[in-house]
Amino acid sequence: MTKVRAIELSLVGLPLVRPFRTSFGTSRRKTCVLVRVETDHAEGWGECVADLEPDFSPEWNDSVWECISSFLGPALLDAGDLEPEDLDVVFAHVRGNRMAKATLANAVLDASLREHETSLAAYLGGVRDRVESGVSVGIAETTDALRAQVDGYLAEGYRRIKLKIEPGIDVERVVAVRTDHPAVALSVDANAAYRLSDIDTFRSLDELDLLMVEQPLHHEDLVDHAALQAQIRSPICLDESIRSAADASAAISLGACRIVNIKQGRVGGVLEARRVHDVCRDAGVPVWCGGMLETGIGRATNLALASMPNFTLPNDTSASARYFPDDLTEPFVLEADGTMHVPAGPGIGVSPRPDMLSECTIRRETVPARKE
Ligand code: SMG
Ligand code: MG
Repeated sequence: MTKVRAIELSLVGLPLVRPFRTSFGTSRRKTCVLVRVETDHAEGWGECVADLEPDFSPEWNDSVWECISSFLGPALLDAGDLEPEDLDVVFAHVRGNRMAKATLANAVLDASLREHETSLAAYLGGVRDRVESGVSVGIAETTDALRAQVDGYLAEGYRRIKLKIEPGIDVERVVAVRTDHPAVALSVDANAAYRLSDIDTFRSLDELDLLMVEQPLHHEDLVDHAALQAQIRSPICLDESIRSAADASAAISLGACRIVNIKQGRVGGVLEARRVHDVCRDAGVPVWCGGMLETGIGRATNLALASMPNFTLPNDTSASARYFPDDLTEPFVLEADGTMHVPAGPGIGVSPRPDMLSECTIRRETVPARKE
């Protein structure tokens, strides 16, 4: 049993090594909420995957902050002794807000595992100590700029290239990269920017031997994804559409995808991510771990998750240097064979470096206990 006696929220900001453009906008800087919980015997860390605006998801940094500060945090402080697995019940009175829930739930799990001197990977039943890493390449200014970036990442050893696409900046770019690298594992991610009526684009992409087409259509439209999947050979992978194990089950039953991108933050934390993993495993659907430009705290969490057996495709778990001039934790590095080590220490196995944390902190608050 663990009792959380204090919760501290921080908003942190880190420069990115280069802007990251997707179909819904451009990130120039990483700004996210970090949670630190304190128990009698340990502290635990959680990093939120939300960003400054509600673009990738309905949540954003300020909504996460408010949700934890006003609802989830006080409920957790009131809950007394608990197991991390009990948090679904403690948080049940709050609908949605999965990214906020994930942040707090992951921090509690981290503290509890540190108390028990167990690594997150061991707790999850991880089966590998290194995971295959791919890299996600943002929409570049020009095709040549994109080709140069891809060449650089392949030279570093990344095992899969994912190209961000949007209507009008798609087939020609993917053809160029495929022509340069006929055998590389290549995928595209549209972040929900297309419609079923864009079928001609998908037919052209279908000729390029893609590992998958990620989230081509609207995030709430499983039926259209099923209709598209019936018309193309490339497997559809869902990201934004999968908010829970129940969503994964529905999407698979409908034939809306053949691969699932698991982001623990998007589904409410590591424990729900494990349930998504299990649903997919039982249905014979491979999964991989998505990324949200996390700092080392979120990356450590993701690497532990990706050590589970059904994570059989390369993950968006890139090295610290792909994102930040200086990471919040000790930097994560890519091995020459394109893998990354899963942290083996207790909990997520890493903590923020105190100097970096104070340098990056924009705002901090201690969550008050619920008012009577
Ligand atoms: O963390 O390497 C990473 C980024 C991976 O492309 C990535 N993430 O839709 O999968 C996705 C995007 C969402 C993040 S946009 C800021
Ligand atoms: Mg995606």
